Amino acid sequence: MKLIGSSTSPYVRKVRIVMAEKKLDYRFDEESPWTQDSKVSESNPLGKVPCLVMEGGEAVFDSRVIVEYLDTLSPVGKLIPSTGRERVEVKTWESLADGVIDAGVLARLEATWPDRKESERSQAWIDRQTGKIRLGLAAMSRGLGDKPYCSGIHMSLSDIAVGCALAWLAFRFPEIDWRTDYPNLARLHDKLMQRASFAETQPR
Ligand code: GSF
Repeated sequence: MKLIGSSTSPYVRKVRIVMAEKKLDYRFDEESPWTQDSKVSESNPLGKVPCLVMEGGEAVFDSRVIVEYLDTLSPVGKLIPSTGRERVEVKTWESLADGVIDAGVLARLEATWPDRKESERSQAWIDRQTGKIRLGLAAMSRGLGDKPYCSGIHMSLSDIAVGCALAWLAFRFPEIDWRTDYPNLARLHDKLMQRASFAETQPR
């Protein structure tokens, strides 16, 4: 299997962490979707990373589809419960964490995308997206409460997705001080960072 992606993308990081936790072998092809000569759209017509290319050449995207598939490949460290309420809970945590990143990406593109003129940038749009990040963080903190992990007592995809969102916010939006505002999220993040899968994929 080949994973196409960039090392700063939080969605790509989620997939790399799942690969590591499941002890799956793959090749990491570092490719930015943003450069002029990017080859990402040869595999994913949407031009987005991550994109997983399987042995037969079939492409799988987006990150949620990829991690769901990877979790079926080996019984090692099951990350998504197979059925019912527990499954939908984990998938909803993932949607929340990915949604916070989506809002951050939209805000960042609005503020920094080089092909947009200064006069075309909308502060109201940036504020709208930033509001989603703030409400998303509050919801994560409420949902985690005093529990050791987001969904129950074991690490699951919920924690991986939340950990990736938190670290990416610290990387791209250092002014959003979730560590001070939500000590329980900081505690979870620090615990996750003790795992090689997280420590070795830290964005920088
Ligand atoms: C999001 C992928 C994405 O937007 C997923 O895989 O979970 N829902 C999808 N990736 C960005 C890179 S990033 O912001 O981490 C991307 O490839 N953007 C290129 C573009 O043209 O939008």
